[in-house]
Amino acid sequence: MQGELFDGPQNETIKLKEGAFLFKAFALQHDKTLLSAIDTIAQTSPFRQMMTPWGRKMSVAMTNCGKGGWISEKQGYRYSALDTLTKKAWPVMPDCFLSLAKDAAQAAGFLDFLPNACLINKYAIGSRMGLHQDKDEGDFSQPIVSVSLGLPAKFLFGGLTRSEKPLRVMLHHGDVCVFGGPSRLAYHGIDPLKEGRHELTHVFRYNLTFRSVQTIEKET
Ligand code: MD6
Ligand code: FE
Repeated sequence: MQGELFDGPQNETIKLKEGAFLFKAFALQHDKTLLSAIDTIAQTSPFRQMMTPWGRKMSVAMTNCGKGGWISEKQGYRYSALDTLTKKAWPVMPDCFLSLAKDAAQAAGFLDFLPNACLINKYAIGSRMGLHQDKDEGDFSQPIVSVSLGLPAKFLFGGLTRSEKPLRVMLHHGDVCVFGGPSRLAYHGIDPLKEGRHELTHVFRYNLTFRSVQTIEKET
């Protein structure tokens, strides 16, 4: 591959902590397929900036696909079978999403991961995600698989308490993280997106997070 001499090893696996892995460039060969699937999903369920329970608009724009979608609103966080904007079901999870998520989970040792929800985050320059735990899924025996596309971002990966000083690691186009086992409830976040330009996503970063969710509400 051109660039190999300059960019260092491709496709390496970095173990961040027990149960947390970063698979460099794991999704790279599928990048265009994944981005076009994101486009299709967003035509039905558009990206929108949700409200936090504290009454602030999130800087990251979100949509979902799968049986359930993660929603933030002033009442709190939940998984809903319906898109609260369109009042319709979220788009079906594309096969290219599902197979990638299962392959990545398997590479981390989670052999029976079958996600039923995928949150899609869209970052513009300056968008950030504060330190948080993903704890609305109910089933913590299953990991979360996270795919980064487009502009790079600095990922903060902390411990099980908010006060533990996070590791900092850059996530690049095509990188995949798997968080499970003892790291499933680790605090994590994303620093404000730096200015830049990516040949496929231009001034944006996309992140897919695949989840196995136990309780999905049927009403909007
Ligand atoms: C992001 N990721 O990369 C935000 N959550 O834009 C997450 O919030 C995340 O990367 C759970 C597991 C892995 C993640
Ligand atoms: Fe998260």
